[in-house]
Amino acid sequence: MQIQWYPGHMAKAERKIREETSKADVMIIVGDARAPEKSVNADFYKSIGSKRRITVYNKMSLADPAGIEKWRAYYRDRGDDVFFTDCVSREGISQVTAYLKALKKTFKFEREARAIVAGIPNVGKSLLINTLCRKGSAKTGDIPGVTRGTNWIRSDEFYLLDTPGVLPPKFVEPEDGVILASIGCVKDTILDREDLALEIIDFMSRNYPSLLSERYRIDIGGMSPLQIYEAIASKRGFILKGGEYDYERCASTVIDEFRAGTIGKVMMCMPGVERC
Ligand SMILES: Nc1nc2c(ncn2[C@@H]2O[C@H](COP(=O)(O)OP(=O)(O)O)[C@@H](O)[C@H]2O)c(=O)[nH]1
Ligand SMILES: [Mg+2]
Repeated sequence: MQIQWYPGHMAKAERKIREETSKADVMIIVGDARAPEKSVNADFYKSIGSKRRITVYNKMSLADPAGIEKWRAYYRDRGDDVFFTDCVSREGISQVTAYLKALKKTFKFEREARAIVAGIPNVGKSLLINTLCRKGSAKTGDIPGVTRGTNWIRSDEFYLLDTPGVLPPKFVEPEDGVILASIGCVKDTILDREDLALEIIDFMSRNYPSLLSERYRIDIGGMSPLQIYEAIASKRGFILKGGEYDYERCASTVIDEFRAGTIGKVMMCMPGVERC
């Protein structure tokens, strides 16, 4: 499954981010806790220069806690400033606030400190800003690509700049595109939803078979992804008039439930593992 999505407004956003970064004191890169590293456009941030950078992996309530612990250990060893947060449960938010507060004290200037918030689409950049600001001023939405413009918003410690999501122009590995599509960072209209559902089923059956079995009450032992897909359709009664499976409805259900964490908490990549 090949996924590419790099429309003009992302190229424009990239230019804007470069420009605004020169005015910022710190860059907060937001990724998704279900896909550390893969959900961060590292090459782009490296190319911007030597700004102080921190990474916040958001939506941790949807991520497998055992996986999060592995990644925490990995970043601890590397000495990187990496946080895991969740804007809904507010887990990890106070650590980010405390970090920004301490950081601000090290700045030698009088003016307000500024942080630019950037990342790929739909990871929760806007909601993170609202959560850090305790007020609803950054526009959020569950459709990748909601934030088109840029404007600075005031929090207790920093002025924060929300920016539109930017995906890499080319995914290094096709699997990376599948991972980002699975967690909802790629516009659905450019995806084949049945292929994506099969990829999700394949991933779940290899990494979290019991979650998949329990959610859909199917014994998936020895079944192929397609057989599981059809078993789900059958179990849920997704059958069309002629008796054929309603594959599209089944795909939507699997994709939506996976993204919402209804099937279970997942980790889509692990440090040192080529493909999960
Ligand atoms: N469960 C959960 N959902 C979140 C979290 N942060 C954001 N969301 C949801 O993810 C979607 C995208 O959020 P948004 O802030 O618009 O993402 P942006 O595109 O990066 O600015 C919205 O539906 C949010 O409600 C989080 O920490 N946990
Ligand atoms: Mg946004």
